[in-house]
Amino acid sequence: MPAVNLNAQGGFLQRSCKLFELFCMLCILVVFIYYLDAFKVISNSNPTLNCTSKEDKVPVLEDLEKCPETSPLLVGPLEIEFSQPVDLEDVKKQNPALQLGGRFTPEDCKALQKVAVIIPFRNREEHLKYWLYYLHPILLRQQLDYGVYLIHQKGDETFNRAKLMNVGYAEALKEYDYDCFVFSDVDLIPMDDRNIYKCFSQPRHLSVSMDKFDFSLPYEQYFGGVSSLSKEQFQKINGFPNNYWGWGGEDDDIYNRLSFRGMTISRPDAITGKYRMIHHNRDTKNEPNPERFDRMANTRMMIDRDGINSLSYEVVEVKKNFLFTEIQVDIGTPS
Ligand code: UDH
Ligand code: NGS
Repeated sequence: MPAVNLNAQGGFLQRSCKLFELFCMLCILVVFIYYLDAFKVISNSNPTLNCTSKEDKVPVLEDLEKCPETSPLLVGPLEIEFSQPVDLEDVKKQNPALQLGGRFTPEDCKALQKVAVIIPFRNREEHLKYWLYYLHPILLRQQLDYGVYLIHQKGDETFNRAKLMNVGYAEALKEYDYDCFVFSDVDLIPMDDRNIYKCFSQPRHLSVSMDKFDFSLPYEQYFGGVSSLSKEQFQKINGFPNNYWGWGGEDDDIYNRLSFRGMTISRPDAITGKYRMIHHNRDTKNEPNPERFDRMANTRMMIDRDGINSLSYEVVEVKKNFLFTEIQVDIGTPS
């Protein structure tokens, strides 16, 4: 019987075990790689597993459908009153969809117009609070892509409403490609959210039925309070006059500019166009302008010379909060 070399046999067994071990590890590695690959395929086809899928699914503005011509969110007539004080922190909390600068864009649909709301302003903080309290929810329901710009005249020179509105137009356009401009006094609140703060094929007069005028127009050519002009309509009249310092006449000048350029005024009916005005005394440094009748007599001559093409001002400061963008501006002195 041949002698058995136990040492040699043990060495052979050890090597076989090592090889088997290596083979097993290789198998595990191959299975693991296959597993990873399979997971990748599954996760790509199943967005719930894919951590980037949520971002991929965020709708791109171009993909959104247009908002409906009439917003389904409108409620119609509104109760407006000014007895309770307004806290702006509450207004901010009540309108969480607002973005910095008083900006809003609907999430579910593409807004039909990009609207800059321009408010000429000085020393009317209490009125502004009511305006923000009432207007933001209305504008949100109107599904507009909008921004609110408070154009604050710095210093104590005589107030100039029309020039401030020109500044608002120019400054808003520096920020965003607005195609519509709503010019609103700070003390006027619409009583019906179907009075849409947008632009129409003709310049729009929105505040047609004010409580202080017994819910009617004071005269047929009245264009004061709240109005809207598309960018094109505004440019057609070279913007607003810059040289009406003090109260009165600038809105009549704008009306004349529009009619000299062949436009007519579009208006809501007297129910939809109802407004409440916050009562107040005459402001200091906004006394009736004694020159207004002379200026109005020269509108036809001045329309191409005085307006957005001759506008000069200096921005003092721009402040943004979640309810509005405030542009403090030095608009100079009467020449
Ligand atoms: N404005 C200011 N501060 C001023 C003056 C005017 O913010 O010192 C703005 C404000 O947006 C206001 C708008 O400009 O709503 C128009 O002001 P206005 O004085 O021409 O018109 P309003 O209808 O008053 O507010 C007219 C005189 C009221 C006399 C009331 C007497 N009982
Ligand atoms: C007219 C003014 C307008 C003014 C309107 C209403 O007389 O600027 O009254 O004024 N025109 C002239 O003075 C030439 S209000 O009652 O709202 O103060 O908007």
